[in-house]
Amino acid sequence: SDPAADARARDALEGLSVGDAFGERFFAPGAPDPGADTLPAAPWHWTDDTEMACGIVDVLARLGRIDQDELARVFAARWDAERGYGRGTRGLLTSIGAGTPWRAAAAAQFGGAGSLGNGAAMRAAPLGAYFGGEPDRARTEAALSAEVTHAHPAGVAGAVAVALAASAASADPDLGGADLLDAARAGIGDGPVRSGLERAAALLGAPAEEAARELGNGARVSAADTVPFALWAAAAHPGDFTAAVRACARAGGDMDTTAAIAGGVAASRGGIAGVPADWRAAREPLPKWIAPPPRRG
Ligand code: 8NA
Ligand code: MG
Ligand code: MG
Ligand code: MG
Repeated sequence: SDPAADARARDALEGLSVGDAFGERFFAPGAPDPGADTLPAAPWHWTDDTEMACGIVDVLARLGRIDQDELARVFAARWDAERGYGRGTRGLLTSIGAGTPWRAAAAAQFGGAGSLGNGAAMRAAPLGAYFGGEPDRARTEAALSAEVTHAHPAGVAGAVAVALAASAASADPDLGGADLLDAARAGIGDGPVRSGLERAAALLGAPAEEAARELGNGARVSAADTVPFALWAAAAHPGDFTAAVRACARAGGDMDTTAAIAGGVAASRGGIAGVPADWRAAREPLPKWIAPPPRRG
């Protein structure tokens, strides 16, 4: 594996998991007003978004690429009913764990349509950071990582868009808002994720509530309803991790997942230095099973 790439992926994972755990906290009864400048009480528990992203970082750390059979094995071995997985993904991972080949299981989801949920996108930022500045590689590997669970083209497109944004952000920390959205859009075909990203570019000066109203806030848990807004949040707050994830919490909807995507892309851009220490300390520790980072040098 490549130690510098691995370090970029782990920074993105920090941003992703802090965003996930922060956003999830606003579903709790008695959560603070997401418009206020306060932090929810610790600990912040991470969810499926983080657990599956850890699976991707683990496979990349050990193999340097996405081996789909190995990724499916890790997803199925590590999934935990307590972490709030999507309805379809719960059944899928149980079935893979029981011996169904992942490709058949993923193809059978939702009456044979495949999943267009946001679950492949929610875990894709660390992969994009790993392949920082290599958009073609980021696109290919992101699609491989998505197909293990999401056979519908929109589910795959969401993951590719997030990975391309993270790859571009990690290669150029000064990348401006519209350029970040362009990078995300460049590698995906026509469809609802692409058209959402086009509308997102026109909303870069708008308040988060308006962007969420126009683009969706993830309430339908689909990639198309989630990725354009989450990438808008990262693009509209360049260099400002906390503003990006707070915008996701203010928008409501699938807050853990929009904040995981925005936080992962924000940390791909600025590295871990942009994620405040008190936010990182509030998030519960990441699972111990993830492969240790390779030695540098
Ligand atoms: P998924 O594959 O179950 O898809 C998520 C949802 O999208 C499904 O439950 C369906 O409602 C819908 N969906 C997907 N494909 C189709 C289709 N072809 N036709 C009609 N509807 C479809 O799971 P996933 O891994 O994509 O989901 C990730 C999400 O689940 C994340 O938000 C994650 O945090 C978790 N989650 C979401 C919620 C929520 O309701 N906001 C709650 C708990 C957990
Ligand atoms: Mg979640
Ligand atoms: Mg488990
Ligand atoms: Mg979610």
